[in-house]
Amino acid sequence: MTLIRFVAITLLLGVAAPALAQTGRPNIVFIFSDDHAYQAISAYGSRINQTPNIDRIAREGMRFENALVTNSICAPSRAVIQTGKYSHVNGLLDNRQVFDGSQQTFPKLLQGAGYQTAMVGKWHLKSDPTGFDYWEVLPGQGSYYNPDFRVPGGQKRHHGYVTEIITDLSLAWLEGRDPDRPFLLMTQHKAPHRGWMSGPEKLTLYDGVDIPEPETLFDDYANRASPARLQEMEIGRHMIDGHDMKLKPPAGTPEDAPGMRLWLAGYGRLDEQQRRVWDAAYEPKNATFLAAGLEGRDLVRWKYQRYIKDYLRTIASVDDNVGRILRYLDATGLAENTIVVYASDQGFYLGEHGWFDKRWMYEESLKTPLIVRWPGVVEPGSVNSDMVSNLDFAETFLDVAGVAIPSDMQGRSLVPSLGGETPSDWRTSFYYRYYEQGVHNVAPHEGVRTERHKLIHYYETDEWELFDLVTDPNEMRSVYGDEAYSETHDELLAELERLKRDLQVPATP
Ligand code: SGN
Ligand code: CA
Repeated sequence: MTLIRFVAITLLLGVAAPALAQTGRPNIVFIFSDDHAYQAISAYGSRINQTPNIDRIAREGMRFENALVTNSICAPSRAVIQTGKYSHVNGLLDNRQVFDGSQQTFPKLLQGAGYQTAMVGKWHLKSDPTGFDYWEVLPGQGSYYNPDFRVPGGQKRHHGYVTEIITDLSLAWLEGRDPDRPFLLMTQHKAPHRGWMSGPEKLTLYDGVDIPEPETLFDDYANRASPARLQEMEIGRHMIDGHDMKLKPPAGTPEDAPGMRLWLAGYGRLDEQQRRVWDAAYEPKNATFLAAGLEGRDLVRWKYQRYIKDYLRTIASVDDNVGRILRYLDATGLAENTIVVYASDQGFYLGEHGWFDKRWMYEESLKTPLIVRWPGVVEPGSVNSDMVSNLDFAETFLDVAGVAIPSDMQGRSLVPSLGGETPSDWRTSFYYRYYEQGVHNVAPHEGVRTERHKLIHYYETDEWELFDLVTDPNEMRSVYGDEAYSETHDELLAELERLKRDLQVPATP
């Protein structure tokens, strides 16, 4: 806090003290992954894996327990982060639309204030990145192995594993930057996105280990509105044998057979040597599975194990590569004046409700991990439970840099909270809206969450759900229509309407 005030005053007076390069405006390293559930970070109490490097950021910084996304899907989350505005304001409602990069974004504002800016890895906003001195991004979802990257005016291919390559490019940029100016580095991983292809050294990690199952793996979707039942994101019913389960399609399967396009886009990219390593890891496990002839719940259990181990293997590489960046910051002396943020674009289902994927306003996908280290400002090992959001990131980064926050941004700076002093008028309710229609068949919905309750409206079928997160933390029983909750219901409905007015949300269809 004191540091911020000092920087603000220094900038105001136009004093270009040479010491500022060292002690002045902080650098920002934003490490962002795709679909990394907080349930798979040991600092968040994971029961299923260890993430020592991400945990280090939490141990030396602040962990946010209630970081909520406004729209739980990839491209929209990224557009919210770039702009500090809800989807209905920044114009990107779903994964299919193209981001209007001519609008105001926080990297542009930082660039204008003298920051060096870089964006490496998964971008997913279709249009070219704007506001970055350097960018090298995956086309669309990108590939785990031997990925292509979009660069200004073209495309190039790098050989190897995507998480390592994104880190190599990030470190190379840091090494070559102007040491006299502050920087923003956005390192955005593809992992642990679906496809879940492990790095070559992680292919047999967790072999022979049973990963605990979530309590709600066999949810029957009773006591909720119809969308929970009608989705297409169940581990049991919607995972694909090749692509998801890593069961090799029989030799001679035509290229246009179901699932083959995805299989070829993944396994098909491996070179001969990578393929040998891959086959040596999977073939024995697959032979055991095929011989067992599993059915029913046993088959779902096997699928869960295959899914979760592959998912966690990709995270093990993310964690190693977070460690590489932290060590670089230590070795160069940058750590002291650099804010390190670890976050994901949204949460994810790790078998809860029988699911994979995200999209819902239910807790696992509404919440995303957020951990921030800021030496001298953040109390090491601190935990914040305020309702914060990806809507607040842009405002926070501008505030950190002493840049005025434009009044049309809709979030708030987390700088006071990082200093341990959350403003007394911090939000106590949060508006959510998911728009996409299609893949995984999650019905569009909107709603409001307070500390204890959640009201959800599936507006296309006019169905509602109300959850009490204290008595029903797993959201297994909607109490919508229950007399005992009628007052709560009325309050939540009024709050939803108020938020929509304040945020200028267009009327729902
Ligand atoms: C792909 C995945 C989906 C996933 C979307 C969006 N299918 O279509 O499971 O929900 O991406 O993900 S896959 O079989 O091609 O892997 S997002 O993170 O980009 O929003
Ligand atoms: Ca995502």
